[in-house]
Amino acid sequence: MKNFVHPMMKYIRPGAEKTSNCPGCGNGIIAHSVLRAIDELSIDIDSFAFVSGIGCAGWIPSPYFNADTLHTTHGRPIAFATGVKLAKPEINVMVFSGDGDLAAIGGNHFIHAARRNIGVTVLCVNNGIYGMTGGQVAPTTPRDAKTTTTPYGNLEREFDLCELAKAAGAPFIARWTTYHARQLTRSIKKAFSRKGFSFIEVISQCPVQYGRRIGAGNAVQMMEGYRKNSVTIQKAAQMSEDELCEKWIVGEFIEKDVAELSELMKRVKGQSS
Ligand SMILES: Cc1ncc(C[n+]2csc(CCOP(=O)(O)OP(=O)(O)O)c2C)c(N)n1
Ligand code: SF4
Ligand SMILES: [Mg+2]
Repeated sequence: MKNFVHPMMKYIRPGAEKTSNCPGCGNGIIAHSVLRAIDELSIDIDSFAFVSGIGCAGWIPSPYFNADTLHTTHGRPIAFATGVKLAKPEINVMVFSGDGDLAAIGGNHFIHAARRNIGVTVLCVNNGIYGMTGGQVAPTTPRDAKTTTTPYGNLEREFDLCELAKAAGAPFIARWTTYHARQLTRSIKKAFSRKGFSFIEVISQCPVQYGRRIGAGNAVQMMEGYRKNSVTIQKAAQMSEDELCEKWIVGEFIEKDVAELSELMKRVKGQSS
């Protein structure tokens, strides 16, 4: 075992082998699922630009993945990624965003990228909290949850990010938890094989902020909760609203073909020259 090298290490930038994540964080499972998707599809990792915002989720690709990585500003990774895709439509562009990054400060970029159908894969690490900055409430924090900024309990309802993406017109939408690593890899592979905007939400454990402050337990207990409380779309269709309360509906919600923005732009350019 001494000489064992993890099969995904070939995609890690030399000198960046040590993670900055806390022990038990779901980010490692997510990193592995993305690299595994690239590996199984035999895509050259050099054909990717990974764009991330600020927050723990932003550290998944940067500086670790041995490809072009753009670590941008809080809430703005989709804006940067849109620019990258329009300038270089031939490359694969993937965004890593936290739930605060994507749905609070970056909420407008998210809905408009879905509406425009820019060919970017957006993966949101939904840990239900602002992890990196000390456990403040996020737009995805459950109602009544006590965080550092809601000491008497969260009075607001949480966003359903997949429903938001659906309302904004995203043509590919999936949700999994870190317990569903294989299913997650399959959806990421599907997203990479498509032309338009893809949205993948991953419910992920932050044992240090969410687990500790909200009382969800350690990483293993949180993943056990994902296993027990996840229901597939098919099963959910047979359940009442009451039965679905506090359950995660997982699976691929939408898969449809819509003209992608950079291709439409190419066509317009062809007509004008
Ligand atoms: C413009 C701006 N506002 C606020 C911050 C502080 N800040 C950095 S990360 C973050 C929230 C992180 O939460 P999330 O996006 O959910 O990522 P996580 O750490 O949970 O992965 C905040 C508020 C900042 N860096 N820039
Ligand atoms: S604070 Fe939470 S989300 Fe951030 S690295 Fe630690 S466990 Fe992961
Ligand atoms: Mg978060």
